Amino acid sequence: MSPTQLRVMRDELQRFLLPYRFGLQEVGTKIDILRDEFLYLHDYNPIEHVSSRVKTPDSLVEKIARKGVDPDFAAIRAHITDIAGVRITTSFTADAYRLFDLLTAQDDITVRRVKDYIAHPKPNGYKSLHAIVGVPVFLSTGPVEVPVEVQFRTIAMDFWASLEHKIYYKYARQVPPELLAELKDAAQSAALLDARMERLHRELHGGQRQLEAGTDDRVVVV
Ligand code: 0O2
Repeated sequence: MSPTQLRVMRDELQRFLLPYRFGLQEVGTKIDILRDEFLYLHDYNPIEHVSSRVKTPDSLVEKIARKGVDPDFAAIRAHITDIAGVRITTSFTADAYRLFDLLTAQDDITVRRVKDYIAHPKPNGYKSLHAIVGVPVFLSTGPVEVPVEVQFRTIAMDFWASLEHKIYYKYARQVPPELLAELKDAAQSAALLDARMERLHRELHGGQRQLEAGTDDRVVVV
C-alpha cells in the first residue's frame, strides 16, 4: 500500500472516530454538571473518579474480529457500541445506581441497552453497571446520535476489574484455573467490603445522608 493510500485510510479512520470524541465530551459535561450540582447543593460528591476513552484502533480491530463484524464503517458503527466509553467510579453501590438514574432520565439521552452486572455478576466475578446511551452531537452537517458506553462501578469493583484485566492479558486469556478461582474469591471479598463500607457510611451519618429520589430536583440529601 502506498503512503498516500495509508494516509487516506488514517484520515478516514480519524473522521469516523470524531463523533465518538464529541459524544464523550457531551456525556463528560453532563457528569461534571451532576457532580458540581451535588457538591454545591448537598455538600456531597457521589463520584470518586471519571475516565473516558475512544477505543484504540488495535482494540477496535480485535473486537471486530472477535464479533465477526464486517470491516466496513457502517457495520462497525451499527455493531460496536463501546467505541466511546466512560467509566464512573463511585464510593458506594447506591451512588452507582443513582447516577445511572440521573443520567438516563435526561431528555436528550436515549437508553439503548443496559447490562446490570452488579445485580447479576459475570461468572468470573465481574461487577459493573453498563449502559449504552445515545447522545446527540450537533455537527455542521446536522445532528447525529452517538452511542456511548457508560460503566458505573464502585472503587472496589474497579480495583478488581483492572487487576483481572491485567491478569487476563498477561496470560493471553488462558488464565490458570487456580488463579481464576482466587479472582472469584477476591470478587466476593470486594463485594463484602462494598457492603461493609456502605453500612459504615450510613451509620456514620445516622441515616442523615442518604441519596433519595426527590420530585423537583430529582435528588435530595436528607
Ligand atoms: P476494553 O479494553 O475495556 O475496551 P458488547 O459490546 O455488549 O456487544 P461485550 O464487549 O462483551 O459485548 O460487552 P460488555 O459485557 O458490556 O463488556 C464491555 C466492556 O466491559 C469490556 O470492553 C470491558 O471494559 C468491560 N468488561 C466486561 N466484562 C469484563 C470482565 O469480565 N472483566 C473486566 N476486567 N472487564 C470486563 P472490552 O471491549 O472487552 O475491552
